[in-house]
Amino acid sequence: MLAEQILSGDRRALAKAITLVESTRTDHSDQAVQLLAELMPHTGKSIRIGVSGAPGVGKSTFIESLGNYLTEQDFQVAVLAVDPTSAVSGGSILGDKTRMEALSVNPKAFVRPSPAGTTLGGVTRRTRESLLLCEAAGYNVIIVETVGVGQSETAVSDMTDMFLLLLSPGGGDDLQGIKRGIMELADLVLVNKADGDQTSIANQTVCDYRGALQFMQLRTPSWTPKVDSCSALENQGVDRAWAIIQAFREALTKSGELETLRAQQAKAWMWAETAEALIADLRGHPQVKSLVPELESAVLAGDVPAIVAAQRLIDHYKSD
Ligand SMILES: Nc1nc2c(ncn2[C@@H]2O[C@H](COP(=O)(O)OP(=O)(O)O)[C@@H](O)[C@H]2O)c(=O)[nH]1
Ligand SMILES: [Mg+2]
Repeated sequence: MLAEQILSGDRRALAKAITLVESTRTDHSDQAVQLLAELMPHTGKSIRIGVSGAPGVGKSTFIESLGNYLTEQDFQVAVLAVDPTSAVSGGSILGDKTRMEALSVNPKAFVRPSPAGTTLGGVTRRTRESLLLCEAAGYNVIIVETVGVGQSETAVSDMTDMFLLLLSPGGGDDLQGIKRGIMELADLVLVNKADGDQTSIANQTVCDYRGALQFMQLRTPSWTPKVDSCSALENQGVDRAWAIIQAFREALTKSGELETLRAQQAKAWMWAETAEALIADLRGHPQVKSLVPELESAVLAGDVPAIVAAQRLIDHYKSD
């Protein structure tokens, strides 16, 4: 029933299904698993784009601009936000555009902000399933926004085809709080806010990064990361960014790397899910539960080595 509604493009059904996959209730997760199994044959037809960058760099503004540009060309765009800061600060960063007002009311777009009060792990964990649900609902461009705080970028790049990093004009990546490893994930670096009196600094920043990227190891043989500028606010360069995204998709499709990448991501996901379900089951096990306080304090006090405690927990878990 819900599956059919989603396949017919019913947005309320989609929103409901995402709530289901985000839920921590066991009966909900059983339903979610069932639903995903049913919808699986209808997934995989979108281009999955991750967008990251420091808070305030203009990610939401850029996504809104790109999203509106794409819906004008008859694309169906879904946006999923993985924003641990919005959980912490309630999205109260100055000028925060997380709500994406224009895109939110666009009938060809679906915007889903991350639920407030959830942990980073929780949000990213369920974002992958939400992404599949959006594909089943007919969205052919899926954008996942995440704030650049370290772990979330890796998680997002593990579930998307292409990783976009937004930067501000000027400053080195260290100044912008971008970790070196994150730079290496980027398939496209965009220097945003290339407008007004920041235009020339932005152009200089583009040159700097083009130079820096030459020394970076390629993530995929068929793609060399690109650097460009844009102004999300003035809708400048967003069309160029889209052209690069399409070129990326074409190159990786042709070489077969896109298929391999997605297959590898799915396999890694299977093990991540298995590990997570196992640890939850272990923690809920009555005997393990009763042992935990004592073992934890023994480890805290340094009386028992962690490895010994871990073994004891596992032995109790396996004993029935
Ligand atoms: N001048 C200029 N300001 C921008 C641009 N893009 C975003 N901003 C502003 O930067 C602030 C933060 O934007 P937001 O999209 O919320 O950033 P996010 O935290 O990365 O999602 C807002 O006040 C935007 O209006 C741009 O291209 N040029
Ligand atoms: Mg934002």
